[in-house]
Amino acid sequence: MTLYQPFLDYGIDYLKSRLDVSDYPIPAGFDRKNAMTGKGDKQVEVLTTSHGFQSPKLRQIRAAHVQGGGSLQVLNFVIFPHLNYDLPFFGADLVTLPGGHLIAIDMQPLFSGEPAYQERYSTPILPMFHEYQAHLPWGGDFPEEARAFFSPAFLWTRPQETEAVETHVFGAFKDYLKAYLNFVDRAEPITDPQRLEEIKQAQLRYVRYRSEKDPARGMLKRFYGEEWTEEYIHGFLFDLERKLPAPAHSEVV
Ligand code: DBV
Repeated sequence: MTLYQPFLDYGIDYLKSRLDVSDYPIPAGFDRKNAMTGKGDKQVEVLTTSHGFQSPKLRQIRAAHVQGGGSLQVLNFVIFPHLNYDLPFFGADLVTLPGGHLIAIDMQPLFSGEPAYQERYSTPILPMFHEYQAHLPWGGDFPEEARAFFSPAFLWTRPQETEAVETHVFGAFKDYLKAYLNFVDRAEPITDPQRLEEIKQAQLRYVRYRSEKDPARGMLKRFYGEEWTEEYIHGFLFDLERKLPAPAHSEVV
């Protein structure tokens, strides 16, 4: 059992227990990929598996799980709501590299500059955030340009001990997911055309940022090559632009 397998199993089981979930298509060749890395007797297999689901309110629930031995484990788990809801994204980036653990868990806002939005989707989870932050101190520097995509409840930490990942981080992952599904339960479809357009633009901003700056790009390219990696990023991990209907002729300027 690898470090993040219990997170993945719990996440999928829990989503299935609360939502009407169906499979989300994973493009051919991307559900499972392996490669050898390292030299000589330090050679290890690096296996990346993909997992995708959807529900009536959630356009894509997807995970990438990278398993390459004790010092290379990654689970990137993101939920993208349908574009007629103003729900935030659920995002978890759980990373273990030779340098240590790096953990990011958040409900990433569509509209970080709107106080009413923050009041609705961040304020209710702040008590939970502060509880976890007592055990999982702030992880230090992160890209300034990413700030707009994080909420005030952004849990960002670099635990020294693997045990902290197995206990506190796992607890946070479960609680954030539970709180997220409570928001999903209560979400009502948006019908105002102007707001719908703002949501679409905010979702596009987010996936463009994440796909351009994907911190895993270097690692994935090393293992699986450039062509596979770019197609994985744009065709599965951050696929919104590919999934949007082509604009009608009259809209093209
Ligand atoms: N990150 C992803 C995907 C991954 C992934 C799809 C498939 O978005 C893994 C895997 N994240 C991953 C890896 C690293 C990080 C780091 C392998 C380590 C990179 C390295 O050190 O070589 C949050 N993730 C990070 C970092 C941050 C995040 C801030 C530190 C790297 C840096 O400083 O650039 N998660 C990341 C992020 C958002 C998020 C920026 C949203 C905007 O949800």
